[in-house]
Amino acid sequence: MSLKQALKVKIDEFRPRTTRLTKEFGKVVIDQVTIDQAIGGARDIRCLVTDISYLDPQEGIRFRGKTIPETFEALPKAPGSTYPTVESFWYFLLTGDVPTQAQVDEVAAEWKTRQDVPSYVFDAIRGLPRDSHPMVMLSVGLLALQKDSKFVHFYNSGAFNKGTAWEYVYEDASDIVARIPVIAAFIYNLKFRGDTQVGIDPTLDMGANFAHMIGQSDEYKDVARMYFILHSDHESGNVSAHTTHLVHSALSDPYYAYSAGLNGLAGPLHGLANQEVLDWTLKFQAKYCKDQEPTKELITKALWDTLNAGQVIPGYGHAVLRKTDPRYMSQREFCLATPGLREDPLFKLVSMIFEVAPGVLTEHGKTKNPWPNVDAQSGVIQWYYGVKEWDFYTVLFGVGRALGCMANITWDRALGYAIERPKSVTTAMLEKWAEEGGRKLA
Ligand code: NMX
Ligand code: MLT
Repeated sequence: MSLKQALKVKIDEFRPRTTRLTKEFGKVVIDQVTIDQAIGGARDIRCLVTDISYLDPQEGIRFRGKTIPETFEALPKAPGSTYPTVESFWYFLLTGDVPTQAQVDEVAAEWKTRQDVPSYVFDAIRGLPRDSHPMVMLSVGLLALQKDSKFVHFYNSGAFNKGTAWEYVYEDASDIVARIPVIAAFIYNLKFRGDTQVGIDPTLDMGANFAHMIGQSDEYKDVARMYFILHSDHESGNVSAHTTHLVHSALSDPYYAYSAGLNGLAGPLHGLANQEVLDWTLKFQAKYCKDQEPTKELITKALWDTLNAGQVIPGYGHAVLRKTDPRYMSQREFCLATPGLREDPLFKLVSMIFEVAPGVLTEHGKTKNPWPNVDAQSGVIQWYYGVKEWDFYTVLFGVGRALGCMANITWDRALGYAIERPKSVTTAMLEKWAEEGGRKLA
């Protein structure tokens, strides 16, 4: 049974659960909204639904019910590796089932047939100023593919219906996850390797092929696999996933939706924080460590300088998490287990920041979570393997995040989620309800 057929079985089984909840229990209250939530970024309001992943503030992310170590353990591994292929993870995210090796091989073979990127996409990227940010190039490249959207063709065919619409989202989603690493590698080679382009190796899995296309070593294959899986999904309220969901809820196709999601990922409070971390760390080295080793005292001073200048410490804090991000720990464990990397001066510096920053942020007293997030650790690994152009790091995040966003909108369409349209109120209304002690609910 192909992945699409397996998914159809899952969807057919699942749909009655959503229908029953809306029909029989639609008026059951699951949350309330306060003024600070309305003004403060809708924090913690339970008003989105996804079964792809769940983020617990203490434990961190679970993909389809599994923690990161459980996910890595359960999935079939890439040849000669202790890490799973991205293809096996895609099967798992979509269906919730751990695939067999034969099922993984089928997905890998299918992705090969979807991987070709038309030359007009590369032309569109080449047409941009060469000093455009790589995230602009990725977003433009993805959007340029939109004319091939199978969902749009279905919508315009006259045969559109809600029951099978998800199948066309699935087709676009699969094309996007297969093609986005190829676009990302093109951008890297265009901007940072003198436009030395490398063709797809059809014998390699997605992570290994990405390493091959950007001219990386064998060791980097696992870095790519780990990186794309770790960055894939963080339930559906984060900016990139939520934007993708919102845009797709208007029945904009997956290309429009994920291009928009990428634009959200490019914000410094979201995915761009990974490049900000490297920038901060290297500036610290250049300023304080020319003639001396980094010390906790020097780091403490630099952190306070940043905070006193009114800036955030990149890579620290989180809107949901209240502990160290397990994605941080997973990457840290990779570093500690890798000879060379564990002795690397930049990794040691990042580790020392980890020892100091939570205390400084706690003393500073503003953030609800002084612990590091995924971005505090990811750049140092890329840097060690020679991917030193840190404005590319958010593109790597975007390649991984495509998996979660595409799995989510495939299920959004399967379950017929409505166009998203929360209700606005005015400041005067808030003031009135504040005086009255709350809005009178019917
Ligand atoms: N350094 C300094 N101040 C911080 C930090 C930080 N790392 N994190 C939060 N704060 C401040 C925040 O700016 C806010 O200040 P104010 O009251 O003046 O507006 C206050 O603490 C309360 O914020 P929180 O409720 O703790 O955090 P919030 O949910 O609003 O924001 C982040 C979450 C992740 C945007 C925030 O922690 C942050 O800006 N972190 C640094 C940037 C970063 O690492 N982003 C990547 C997140 C992960 N990702 O990949 O998307
Ligand atoms: C993410 O992976 O999207 C970030 O950790 C931000 C979030 O979850 O809000």
